[in-house]
Parts: sequence; structure tokens; C-alpha cells
Amino acid sequence: MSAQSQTQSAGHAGHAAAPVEKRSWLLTRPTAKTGIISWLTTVDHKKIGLLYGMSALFFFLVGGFEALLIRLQLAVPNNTLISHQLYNELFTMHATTMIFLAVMPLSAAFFNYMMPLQIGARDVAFPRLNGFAFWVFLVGAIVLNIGWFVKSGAPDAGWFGYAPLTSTAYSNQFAKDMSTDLWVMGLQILGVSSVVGSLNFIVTIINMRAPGMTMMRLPVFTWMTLITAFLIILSFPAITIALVELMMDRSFGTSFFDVSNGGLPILWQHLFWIFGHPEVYILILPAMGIVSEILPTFARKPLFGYPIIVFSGATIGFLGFGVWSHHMFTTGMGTVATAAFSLLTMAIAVPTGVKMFNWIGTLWGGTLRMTTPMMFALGFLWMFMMGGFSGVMHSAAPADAQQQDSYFVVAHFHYVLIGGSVFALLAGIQYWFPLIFGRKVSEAWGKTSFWVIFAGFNITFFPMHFLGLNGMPRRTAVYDGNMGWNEANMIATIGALILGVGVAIYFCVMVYTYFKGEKTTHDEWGARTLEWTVPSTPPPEHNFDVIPTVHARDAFWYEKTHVEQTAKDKAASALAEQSHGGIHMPSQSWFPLVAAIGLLIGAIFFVNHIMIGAIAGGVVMFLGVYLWAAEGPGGYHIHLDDKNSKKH
Ligand code: HEM
Ligand SMILES: [Cu+2]
Repeated sequence: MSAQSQTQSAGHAGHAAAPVEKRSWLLTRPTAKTGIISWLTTVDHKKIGLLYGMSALFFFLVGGFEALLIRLQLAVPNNTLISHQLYNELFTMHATTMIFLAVMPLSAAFFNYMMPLQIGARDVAFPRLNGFAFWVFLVGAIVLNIGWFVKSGAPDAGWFGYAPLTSTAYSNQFAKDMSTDLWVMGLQILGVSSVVGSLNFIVTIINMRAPGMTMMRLPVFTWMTLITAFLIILSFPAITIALVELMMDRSFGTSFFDVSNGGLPILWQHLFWIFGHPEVYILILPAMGIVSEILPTFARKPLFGYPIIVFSGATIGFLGFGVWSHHMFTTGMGTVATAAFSLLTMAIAVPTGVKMFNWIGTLWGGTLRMTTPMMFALGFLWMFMMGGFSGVMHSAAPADAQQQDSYFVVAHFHYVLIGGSVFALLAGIQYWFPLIFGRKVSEAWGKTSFWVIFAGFNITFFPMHFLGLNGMPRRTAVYDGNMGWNEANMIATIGALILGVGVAIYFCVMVYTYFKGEKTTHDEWGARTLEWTVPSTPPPEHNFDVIPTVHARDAFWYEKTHVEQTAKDKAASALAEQSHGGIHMPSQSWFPLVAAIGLLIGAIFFVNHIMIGAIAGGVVMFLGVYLWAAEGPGGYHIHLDDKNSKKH
């Protein structure tokens, strides 16, 4: 660090920030606002949100491609299109990719982009940590997918990784199989990303709400962000422990899950599903939040029963931790455990149904506008409800004994995961596109993509209910021609191709709109929440010219109807900001990226059992974290009056 530490002259009136040292080149924080460096070093929650969104959409396409291969293989009986080994890799990676690399990060994209805007904040609580969470996510995604490019192959033991399929004894024919190691390591890394991101969101929502934004005035999407973040930090430790134990079994010869040495395979299932069931609510609660924003906007009514929607979301979160063994009804847990888990699972349908009625109550008597986001949101209501019904069906243990491991379960979770989560996320993209990019998707094309996706989805997955009831098992690469499953499988495959076309249309329309779409104003839909009060689209780096003052649950509706009060608030807020020396923004940093790269190096060497390389990667990571601490908090001011930002 430079010996003669200079202070930078503040140079503007009322600047109260502490003098800042001039730092050596290594610790100087980057300032590029455009170009590749600005993206690599960004701490802006909106840019990080876009990075999450882009990556998630990319992996959504990868996972979709994997699904199409699976469906093509199953189109006709005794098909030889792909090998059984590749089939195992495809269904494992398809599920892992869709859950951890597509739906979760797409939710995270909205958490990052929208949540700070919705609570009237300028960024998240820990901006560099936010960048770190994204880069770590990307590292985990890379590690999981390395298998496609090396001899050992991709992970092949199912997204649930049941012991003993994951033991070294069962690993595929290559002696030094690393496909399962890649899966273990990838999930560990993704867990770090999710937990770190969640802590950031929790602190942000608790601490950084605009004046007047009480908890019971939070937009529902922000509430669901908060609950999801809690689910993540409470459920990921369970799978982390399971993965560490599995890693020890595989790399160091312990026998947590190895029966021949006194281990317990069922221990894996308990640990996995203690995480795994809350995980499905991690996937659905953000979707419920998005739909709760869209329906009132297009019904032109406030959300019906706001407190009930919020509390039922929290109830779902709590109950979600008590039902994990409904995934294990057929493992022989005993009648008491089976009955208890069965009843608790049925109980979850209560808060879920309550939300359903609140959404319908929101639509009831509203002035509905059938825009593209509204269509996707209504699609969510309908299909999520169907998935919920089949869920209640297998909450009854005797029924589940028949349905377990059949295509009926596949139909169930695709109705909740695609018909629910994915439809809501696609709705959210359409809804917030004008805010994020300042352009609006054409209604004709938006609706076309909706109908093709909607038709393709139902043609694919509805017949699977019957396939399941007729006994077709999951996770099998071939079936015989005389089982009575031929037609339904052919229909499902045709449906999958239609779904693929629909998704392709959706993507093409988005890309076209980004470049050539109709320009829009910042309050495109006549919405009610704060994210729509930004001064421009795309929003400026500082989000709001002045921090909003909140008087009501529908903060923006209040502003629109109380013009005088709003002007007064803005003047007071501007005055307060001037006395702090202007708008204070965080500086960019290289070190979140450096730390994540260290993690990547370490992970790759560890999976290949080259410990010296693993340690080297660890050193790079800790150096990154150390320098991150040493570069200090940074920050600069933006002055709106002279439109001249002063950096230090
Ligand atoms: C009313 C609400 C729900 C109920 C009562 C319910 C019930 C169940 C039950 C009992 C199973 C175990 C079936 C078996 O393996 O035999 C199951 C499986 C599954 N559910 Fe649900 N569910 C509900 C909602 C959801 C939601 C919201 C999601 C995700 C967004 C979801 C995703 C899944 C997945 C992925 C599986 C399969 C796990 C696997 O074995 O790979 N479910 N559900
Ligand atoms: Cu479950």
C-alpha cells in the first residue's frame, strides 16, 4: 500500500464521509461502468440479477435439450437411440440442471433485480458478497457439467443420489469414475452460493427497507423472497452434511452409507429429503410471489387477503420441514412414522389451497386485462392446482405405494415444477421486461408463445398420469412393446417437441424485443409496487433519485393517488440525501471473482484426487477473500444536482 496515503478532497459541500486512503494498484477498486470489466467486477444488484438470469436461461435450454433426448428415446418401445448409461446421465443431469441451474437461479435473478427495488433500497446489504454468490453459482454449474466433456461421463446416479448407487462399488465401468464426485462437489459449491445469497437477502429485507415500509407493507414477492431465503439457510445444512459424508465415503474410505461396514443407506434418504422437500418449496414460493404481483396488476384490484397470503406462505415454509419422509413411504419406516408423515403432508395442502382461494378472490370482480404475463399467471393457477391435487393423492401412503417410482409421480412434479414454477417465472420475465429493458414484448407473439408452450406442456405430461397408473416405471431407458404404453409415450414425445418449439418462440421473441421491440414508459402496466417508480428504464445505477417514503401497502398506487404528499416526501428525502453528501454507492471489486476462480481450481483438482492442486486452489480462494477484506469498503457519491459523480 502506498506509504504517503493521501486523502482525496471531498470537494463538495456537506460531505461527511471519512477521508479515503489512496491505495496500491492491487487494492484499487475498478470503476469501469460499461464493457466486460464492468460485468466481471460488478456489485450492482441489477447487473448481478441479469447475470443470474442469462445463465439460468442458458441452462434452461441445456436442460430442455437433455429432456428432449430422453423423450426421443422413450418415443417407441425397445428404442436403441441412446445407450442405457447415457440415459442415466441424461435424466440425472436434466433434473439437476433444471432444479439447481435453471429454476433456482432464475428465481435468484428476480430476487436480485426486483427485491431491492421493491423495498426502495439502492442495493443489497453486502454487494460484493452478492457478486461472489453469482460467481460461485457459475463455478458449481461448470463443475456439474464437466462430466459431459471427459471420459468418466456426467453424473449418473439420479438427482437424489440415493445410496448405494453413489458408492464407489456402483460407479460406472471406468475404474477412476469421477462422475459422482462431480455431482457431490458441484452441489456443495451451489449450496455455498445459495446460502451466501440468502443471508444477503435476509439482511437486506430486514435492514434496508425504505422509511414507512413495514413488514406488513412488503410486496408479496419480497415476502416470498424472505421465506425462501430462510428455507435455503435451514435446509441446505442437511444436504451439506450428507454430501460431506458421501465425499468421505468415496474419497477417504469411510462407510456412512455402506451396509457392508455398518453404514445406513436410509440415512442418506433422510438427510437428502430433509433438504429435498423444503427444496421443492424453494422452487415454488418465488413463483407464488411473482403470481401475487401479476394478478392484482391485471385485475386492477389490490391482492385479496394480503396477510393471509403472507402467513400461508410462512406456514408452507414451516410445514415443509415436517414432511420429508413422504418421499420414503415405501422404505419400511413403520406404521406410526408413515401415518404421521402422511397426515402432515395432507396438512400442507391447506395453506396452499388458501393461497389459491386468495388468488381467485383477487380475480373475482376485477377488470381483467388478458396480457401475456397475465396469461402465463393464469396458466400457473390452473396447472399448479392440478399438480397439487396429484400431490394430495400420493400423500396417502397406500396410494403412494402404487404410484411411487411410476410415471404418475413424474406427471405430478412436472405439473408443479413446469406448470407452476416455470410458468410463473416466464410470466415474471414478460411482466418485468419493460422495466428491465425499456421495451415490451408484442402481445401477439407473447400470446403465441404462451399457447404453444401451454399446449405442448399438457400434451407431454397429462398422458403420464395414465402411464403411471398403468404401471410404467420411472428411470427406465426401454420398455417392451406389449405393455400398453406405446401410444401415450408417442403422444408425450410429440408434446415435448411442441413444448420445445414453444420455448424456442419465447426465446426468439425475447431476443427480438430486446433489440427491436416497442419502447415503453416506466409504468407500463399501471402497477402498484415501488420497482415501477424508478426514474428511467432500464433503471439508473442508483435506482431511485430519492429514496421513497412509504405510506401504504400498495406504495406506488398510493403515490399515484396522493400527488401532493408524494412531492413533499420527495423534497424531504432529497434534502436528507444532500446532507449525507449525495447518493452513496458501493464500488466494484475483482475479488469475488478471484475467490470463485480459486474455488473452481480447487474443486477440479479435488475431484481428480490431486490434493496439491486442490490446496493451491484453496490458497487462491483465501487470498481472494483476504484481499477483498483488505481493499476496504470503498464507495462513491452521485450528485443529481450537477449530474457529476465523484469517485473515491
Ligand atoms: C399440495 C402440495 C404437494 C403435495 C401434497 C405433494 C406431495 C408429494 C409427495 C407425497 C411426493 C412423493 C411421491 C413419491 O415419490 O412417491 C411428491 C414428490 C415430488 N414432488 Fe410434490 N407435493 C406437493 C407440491 C409440490 C411442489 C410445489 C413441488 C415443486 C415445485 C413438488 C415437487 C415434487 C418432486 C420434484 C417430487 C419427486 C421427487 C423425486 O422422487 O424425485 N411437489 N410430492
Ligand atoms: Cu416432498
